[in-house]
Amino acid sequence: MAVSFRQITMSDKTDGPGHDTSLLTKPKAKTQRPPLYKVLLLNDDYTPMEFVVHVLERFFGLSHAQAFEIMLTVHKKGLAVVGVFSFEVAETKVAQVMDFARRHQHPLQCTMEKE
Ligand code: TYC
Repeated sequence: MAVSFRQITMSDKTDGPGHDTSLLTKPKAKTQRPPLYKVLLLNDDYTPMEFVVHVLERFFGLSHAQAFEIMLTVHKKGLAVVGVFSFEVAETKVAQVMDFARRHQHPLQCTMEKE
């Protein structure tokens, strides 16, 4: 009787008869998450508190209570992170806040940094 063999290869993953594990093994992670950016609001002595609260509600979708809390943190500590976003979204938020503040002649500063 003729019996033929072939070499065992990587595609023959098995842990016993009828237990082909080749489709169950975890694939090596090849994807990378895109970097995230913190958007920061800076304190100053002139921008009215209510204006800052309004900015946080309008551009960051915060409730009045959340906005007031973050505004107070900035006022007391000098700055606070108001959100974490992709580069493009962070850039847009910073531009919107800076433009809105400039149009209302307030010196409010908003910046972003890589997380
Ligand atoms: N310090 C400001 C004031 O006393 C209020 C303020 C809060 C300004 C937060 C900027 O990002 C800011 N009117």
